[in-house]
Amino acid sequence: MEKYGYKFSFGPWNIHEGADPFGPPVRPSVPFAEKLAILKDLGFDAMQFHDDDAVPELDNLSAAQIRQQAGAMKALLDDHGLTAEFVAPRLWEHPMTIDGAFTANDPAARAYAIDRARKAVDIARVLGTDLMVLWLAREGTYLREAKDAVRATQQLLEAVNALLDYDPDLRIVIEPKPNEPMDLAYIPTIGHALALGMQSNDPSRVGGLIESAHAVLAGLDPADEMSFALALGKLWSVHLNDQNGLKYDQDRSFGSVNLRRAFNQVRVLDENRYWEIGLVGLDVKALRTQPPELAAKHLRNSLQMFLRLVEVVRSLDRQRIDELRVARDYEELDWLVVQALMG
Ligand code: 3MF
Ligand code: MG
Repeated sequence: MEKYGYKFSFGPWNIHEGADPFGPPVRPSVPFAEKLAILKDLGFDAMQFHDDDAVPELDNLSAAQIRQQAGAMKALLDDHGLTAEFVAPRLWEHPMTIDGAFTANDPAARAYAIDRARKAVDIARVLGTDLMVLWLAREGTYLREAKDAVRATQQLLEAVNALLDYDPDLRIVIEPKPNEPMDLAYIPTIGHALALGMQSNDPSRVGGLIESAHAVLAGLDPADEMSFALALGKLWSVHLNDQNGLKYDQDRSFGSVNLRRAFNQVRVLDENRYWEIGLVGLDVKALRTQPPELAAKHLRNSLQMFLRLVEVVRSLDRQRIDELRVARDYEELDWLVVQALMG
């Protein structure tokens, strides 16, 4: 398979049981080893990890036990010729994070969050990646008056600094999302994420991860969000997927809802040689209706869609596009793009 120099990843949560807020699981859990085999078979190169995807129940383990279990995971990855793209602390399920993690009103909860994130750094080190993703799931409010938003922003900065100080080799990527599970999140866009990073103790080690659906939920175009981060040299990871309008986070297969929006994401990535910068991460979920044996096609479709769109992008007549820009004939440019997408 020609991959044009790109490397691809997904997370174990992208092969899931199909539960939603209104219904139970509809598919059995797939054992981790089987997920690795699917990853490999479909042509992916790396796995994304939450801390407890790599080391289950880590809250109940000593530092030595965590290191040992992370070591076993690293050996498993090595056996398959795979790597870990990043580790993300799961700061949204534990009872201590009900009111937020780094921005909880209770100082004990905030201390738990920092401690848990430090454990995730330890795991990343053993897995051989310097990248930590912070998806700030519960850092926001249901009720504006419940928190001091100024103080909360400072607390997020303090948390980023604490992690940068903890490991001098760590790079942090903040994954913005405007809502869900919170009504409103403190870091809704890449602008917010990068502004925070620029204020940190070491701005050179803080970047961003853009998820297509999260940008759409913020009413923004994912390709423009990516472009902003690329312009600042800060797009270090992506979560490609798709999203039909402003509703719950759908994690649909990449390009399955809005082909042109997907094309433009691939276009800005490819025009900026993203294959030299980061991995093409997916964050997609199979439709709840898929039977167990058919519940990995969303991963195949998304990776293949990316590669097909690279071909489309590279087949465009650049000189013609430049001429149309000069002539300000954007209707003709529109037609050129639509023709390319229709094949
Ligand atoms: C939620 C997400 C998250 C993050 C993941 C890794 C569960 O909308 O996108 O997926 O991507 O936590 O950072
Ligand atoms: Mg994501």
